[in-house]
Amino acid sequence: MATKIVTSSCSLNCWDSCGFEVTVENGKITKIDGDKQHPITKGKICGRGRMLETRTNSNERLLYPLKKINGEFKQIPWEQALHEIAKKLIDIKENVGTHAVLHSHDYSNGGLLKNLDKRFFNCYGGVTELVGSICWGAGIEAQKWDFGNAWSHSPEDIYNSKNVVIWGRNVVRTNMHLYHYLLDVKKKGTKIIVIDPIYNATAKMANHYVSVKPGMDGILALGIIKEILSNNLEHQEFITDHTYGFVDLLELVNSISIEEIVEKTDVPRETISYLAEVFCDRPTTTYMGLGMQRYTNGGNTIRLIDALVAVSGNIGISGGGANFGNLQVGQSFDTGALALAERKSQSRTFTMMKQAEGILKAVNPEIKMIFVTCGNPLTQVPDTNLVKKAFESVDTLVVVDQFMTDTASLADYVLPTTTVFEEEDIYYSSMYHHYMNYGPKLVDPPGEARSDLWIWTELANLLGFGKDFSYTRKEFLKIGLGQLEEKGITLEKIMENHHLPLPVEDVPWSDYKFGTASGKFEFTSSGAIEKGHDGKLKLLFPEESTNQDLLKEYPYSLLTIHPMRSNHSQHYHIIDALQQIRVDISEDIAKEKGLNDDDEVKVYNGRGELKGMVRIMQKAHPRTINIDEGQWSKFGGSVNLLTSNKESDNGLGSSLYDCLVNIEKL
Ligand SMILES: Nc1nc2c(c(=O)[nH]1)N[C@H]1C(S)=C(S)[C@@H](COP(=O)(O)OP(=O)(O)OC[C@H]3O[C@@H](n4cnc5c(=O)[nH]c(N)nc54)[C@H](O)[C@@H]3O)O[C@H]1N2
Ligand SMILES: Nc1nc2c(c(=O)[nH]1)N[C@H]1C(S)=C(S)[C@@H](COP(=O)(O)OP(=O)(O)OC[C@H]3O[C@@H](n4cnc5c(=O)[nH]c(N)nc54)[C@H](O)[C@@H]3O)O[C@H]1N2
Ligand code: SF4
Ligand SMILES: [Mo]
Repeated sequence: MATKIVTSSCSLNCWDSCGFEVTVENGKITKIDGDKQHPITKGKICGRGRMLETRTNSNERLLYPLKKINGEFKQIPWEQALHEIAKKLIDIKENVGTHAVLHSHDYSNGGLLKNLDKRFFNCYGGVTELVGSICWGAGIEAQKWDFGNAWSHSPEDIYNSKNVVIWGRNVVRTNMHLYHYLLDVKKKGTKIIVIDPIYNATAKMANHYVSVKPGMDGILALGIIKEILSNNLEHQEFITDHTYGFVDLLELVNSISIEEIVEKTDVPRETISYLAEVFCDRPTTTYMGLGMQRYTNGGNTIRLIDALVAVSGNIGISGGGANFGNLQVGQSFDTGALALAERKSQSRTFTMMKQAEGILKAVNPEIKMIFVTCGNPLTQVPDTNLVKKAFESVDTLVVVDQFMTDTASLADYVLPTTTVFEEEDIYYSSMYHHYMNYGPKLVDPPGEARSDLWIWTELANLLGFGKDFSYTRKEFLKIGLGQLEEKGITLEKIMENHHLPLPVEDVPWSDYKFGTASGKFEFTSSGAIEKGHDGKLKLLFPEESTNQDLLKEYPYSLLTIHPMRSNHSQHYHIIDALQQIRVDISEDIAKEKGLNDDDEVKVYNGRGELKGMVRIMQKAHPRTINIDEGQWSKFGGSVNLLTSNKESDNGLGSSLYDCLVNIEKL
């Protein structure tokens, strides 16, 4: 028996981007463990990563190109599939315009070469593209306004913190290596504070848990700033020397009383005072999650938390920081050289949130074809009923995937693609740490599954721009590494070491030279003004959750957080225990509605409904319900049947958790 253990990488979209040790026996992946040599992930991985073995070997894998004929999928040869799709693309280019094609995608695979889908569509002539992000769009834009960029501290810098505030990040579930750091620093006496409407596993290990009303974190941050200022605890030197717009912040602080803040946030006055002390007991680091920016006021929320971190003097210092998503990782690569944006001559954008509305309303040209890669919009994009209507409305839907997902089942052509172990790539998807991992090709794909890159190359040949794809994978990887190669971070070195740190700032902004127009930290953002906003911080409330008319009919807030055992929609079909909707409800709702664990209920609003089994959440914020995201329609349906496609205040993020519902026992 030929058995080998090879170092590789997790490909999943996750905070952690773990190193793997993969066992390969006779041309088959048989086991996945953690790479003990990986400096951050240190041999520990989660079940989602381990189950990439099951995903790779599953007998539900798509093995052949499929074409829908009279409502039924028929297996067709690659040659036919590619020729028919290419012919349609040529027709559209000649008769309508290339931007009648929509490229709908997300980031389900963190491989560097996954950026080549953009190269394909740019060389084709430019298509309708998605901008913004359902995931982290509001917060990233907010940090760009405040700091000029969204940069986080290195994971190891947590050892320099006196206090760690975990603000709306579900660390135990979504960021397991930060959890290991939390356990370690707690033993050394560091205080851990968790702010979250759900008393989750991270809250249980914290020294202090603060329950907050969903969507009201910005108001809470403003309350803490107010308390800091009234006790003269602010870092005057940082404010004077390195910030812009403080007078506007003062005006905002004076526009609301602490009593109103207590009422709006449901956080007691003593807790606000306690948090003011914590932030000024420097260095205090803040790890923000993505949940609390998925509201219509999400951008403003992250900006008010940034402002709190600034006022308390925790910016640019070791052990401090306003950590959200770390763009230093992605910005290290030359994805522009892979994408060749300069090659497009026509283009149009839809926001990721409103892609369905975009499709349905598009004129000059209408959308004729949708190409889906690395995404499953039918489960992951809000307002599923509208998404379904939109994706069914076009002439041709092409989906590239490994499985017959909800989106794939709507398609006219389904093209079967590879998993992480069936192609070579560099993985750099961490939003948290700054290591990239090398993933070699370990096994052949099953059936006729082919890599995304192979598909782009074949189509490019048929469309007359084959030379833009006449590179080997290694050559493309070198193009993507760009200037890193000049800094000694070469492909050869990554292949030898399996993982390498990117040259990033461990403590961003320590030189106090910010990326904003003023070069300072901006309480009032000139970048925002340039984009037509007034740039000031505001008193903004989550629109749907505070809509008094809607509240009469739909009195409960629905959160739709990330599932423990699945990465979005990627594991439900391979784990039997997940194939049932769980409706988590706060204790007061159980009492009010006479509900017990395992009761069957219907959750509904004006957009849709779902049925599931009750699970009562201990100590959750009152009037709060959660249904995990990612569920497939055949197992009950995606929670996005209930969510709204309204964008965040800064236009580039989502409002997935700003959602009112009612619940009924069946
Ligand atoms: N197990 C697992 N891990 C994952 C993923 C997965 O699908 N499954 N996905 C990965 C991806 S792509 C991402 S983006 C990250 C997301 O990682 P996180 O940001 O940790 O995840 P979320 O599920 O978005 O929500 C985080 C927390 O926000 C809280 N929350 C919701 N609303 C509010 C609010 O108004 N205020 C406050 N303070 N808290 C609130 C929720 O209760 C939850 O505890 O996780 C990554 N890791
Ligand atoms: N209600 C609600 N909705 C949410 C969220 C939420 O918290 N609540 N979270 C949002 C967030 S943070 C995110 S990041 C998105 C994630 O949304 P998506 O990225 O769309 O979700 P996934 O289920 O991870 O993956 C989509 C598909 O990509 C396929 N895939 C995997 N690898 C490859 C590959 O190499 N090539 C190709 N062509 N396909 C591949 C998978 O098989 C899967 O079917 O969902 C968002 N949607
Ligand atoms: S899903 Fe995240 S935590 Fe799990 S193995 Fe992959 S990178 Fe690591
Ligand atoms: Mo995400």
